[in-house]
This record gives sequence, C-alpha cells and structure tokens, in this order.
Amino acid sequence: MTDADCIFCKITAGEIPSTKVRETKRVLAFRDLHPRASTHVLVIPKDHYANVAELTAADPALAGEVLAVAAEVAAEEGVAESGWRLIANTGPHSGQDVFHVHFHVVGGKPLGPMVA
Ligand code: DGP
Repeated sequence: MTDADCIFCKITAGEIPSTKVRETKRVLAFRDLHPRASTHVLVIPKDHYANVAELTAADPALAGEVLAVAAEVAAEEGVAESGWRLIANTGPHSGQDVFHVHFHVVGGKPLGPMVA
C-alpha cells in the first residue's frame, strides 16, 4: 500500500534518501530532516496510512509494532532513562504536514510541559 505522491512512501521505497536508524519488515525509523532535539527520529509503518486512526483501524498489530520500534529507538539513542516524548500530529490543529502516519521520537534535553 503506497501513495505515489507521499514523501514518506518515497523514503520507504528508497527514492528519497534518509538517515535510517532502525528497520524491520514493516516499520522504518529515520532521522527527522529538521530535528528539534539531539534525538528526533520519525517512526512509520512502511504501508501508507494517513493517520493513527486509519492505521489502528486497518492493522492494530502493525500499530503495536510501530510503538515497539519507537521504544527501541529511544533505548538505542540513549534517552530511555532521561526521558523522551512520542508525538503523532493528527489533522489541521496539530500542524500535521505529512499525511503518512508517523511518530516523532524526541529526547536528549528537557522537553518542557506538553502543549495542549
Ligand atoms: P508533522 O508536522 O508531524 O507532519 O511532521 C513531519 C516531519 O517530517 C517534520 O518534522 C519534517 C519531516 N520531514 C519532512 N520531509 C522530510 C524528508 O524528506 N525527510 C525527512 N527525514 N524528514 C522529513
């Protein structure tokens, strides 16, 4: 399942370069192009789903795999103990720019209060 116009599908296909930090058969983790912290990694399912709701409705097991990879990335980045944040922007109010579901793994500094 891919979307020809999706930038993250192109990254998954190797058509756009990325700095990969972890890869499984169905999940890819790569560094954000515009990091907001020393650890800023995006974790995505390779299949195209627009957002968390689409992913969980279609394949909850895959959603679990994505979360497991996010936790593994945090551990590998050395931020498991100091703390990290998992962010999935969804829809206009969140500022979601890329409509291929992705989880930001952010850490390496105090992140401050969550904005709600
Ligand atoms: P969001 O606002 O949650 O949709 O964040 C999308 C993120 O994707 C943003 O932090 C920048 C990142 N990004 C956009 N295009 C690329 C790209 O081509 N490569 C990489 N590595 N990251 C990208």
